[in-house]
Amino acid sequence: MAAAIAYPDPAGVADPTLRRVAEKYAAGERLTGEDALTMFRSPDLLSLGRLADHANRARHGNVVTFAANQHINPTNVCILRKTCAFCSFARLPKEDGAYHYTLDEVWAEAAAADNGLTREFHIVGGLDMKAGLQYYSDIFRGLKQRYPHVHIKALTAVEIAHISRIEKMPVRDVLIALREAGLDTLPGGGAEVFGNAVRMTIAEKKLAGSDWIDVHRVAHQLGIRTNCTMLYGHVESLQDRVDHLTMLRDLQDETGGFLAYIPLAYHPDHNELGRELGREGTATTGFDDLRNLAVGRLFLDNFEHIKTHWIMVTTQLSQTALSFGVNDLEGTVVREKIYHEAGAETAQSMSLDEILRLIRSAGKTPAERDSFYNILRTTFDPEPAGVPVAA
Ligand code: V47
Repeated sequence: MAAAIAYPDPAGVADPTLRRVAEKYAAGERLTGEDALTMFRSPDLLSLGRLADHANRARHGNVVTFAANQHINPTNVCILRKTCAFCSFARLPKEDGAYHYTLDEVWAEAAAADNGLTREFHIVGGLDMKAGLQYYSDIFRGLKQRYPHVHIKALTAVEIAHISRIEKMPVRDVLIALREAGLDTLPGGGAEVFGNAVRMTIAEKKLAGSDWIDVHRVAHQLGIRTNCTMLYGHVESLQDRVDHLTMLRDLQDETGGFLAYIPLAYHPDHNELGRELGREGTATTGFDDLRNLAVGRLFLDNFEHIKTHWIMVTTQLSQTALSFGVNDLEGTVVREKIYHEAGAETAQSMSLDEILRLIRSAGKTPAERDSFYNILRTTFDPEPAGVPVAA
């Protein structure tokens, strides 16, 4: 915990409605859904950022963490191909571009990107009828055998529910079996926006929001930590966002099992929703990206970590986000597919030197972490030369 730092003076908040939220924040009162709406509506982004930055510094001081991770997507075959309108990644089994890795292909994918730094595999894929408990258990066992030190963060709640359905096993038993095979934590995907009306528009047949929450509750009860996300910037209203965040905050109050919250910016290219909305080529705005991160930090007062996913919002915006409540930068990533299919123009991976440069030139202290946010190192050898550090 960092040393106490002065609260931003509410009197300096230009927007009068946001000023009332700043007063509550300075008084240590929990912010309500109504306050979250006010924060989403306010044009006073800098004041919101100052509040979020205060909340972030109070927890983490000047430190920004990152993980050396590698994404593996074993299959893009998905039974929801025709109904998840926002997704550009999924394919029908016989469609052009469909793939389902054999185990040898998974080992090859892990090895091809291996630079000796990876400490976490982030493994997610489509809802493939051929990707059941045996398939993922074999993948996890094989990876742990080859890379015993690497943490496995794998399978969204939606995939866990899919395995539970095709194997006719309760979610709890699926999670226990996968943990025995090597699963360490669950990523936060598949949450999208929990509200039924939005889900019926963008992901009609996907696991319901309340069922997504239930899978995470069961994981937390088993001691399996998880992440959570919200996919914003499509058809959702500000109230939908607030309701979504409230469900996350409530579960965190109940279990304390979430590690991090990661807002995900919708990419409209090469998917049905982008075409329907006439949005192809139009990503979310930087203003809204920063606002989602800052509101996440302030409203989710029971979350330790707020992560920016540079793949979706660019490295430049992620760097700026470090002054808007964010303490964690999605890591090296390596071979990202899901957003690149949807039009992301960012790189598919980031080197350690680039990560250090981004964090240091924002005036922050970089720290490599493990998947449970334990700090692994803050000095890097060799230190990259010539990194301009903010005053
Ligand atoms: O649930 C799919 C999103 C998510 C698009 O837990 C899209 O550490 C934008 O959850 N535009 C999966 N987003 C990725 C995810 C994630 C990412 C990084 C870190 C962690 C973590 C989790 O990707 C899906 C969906 O919300 N997605 N299509 C699209 N067109």
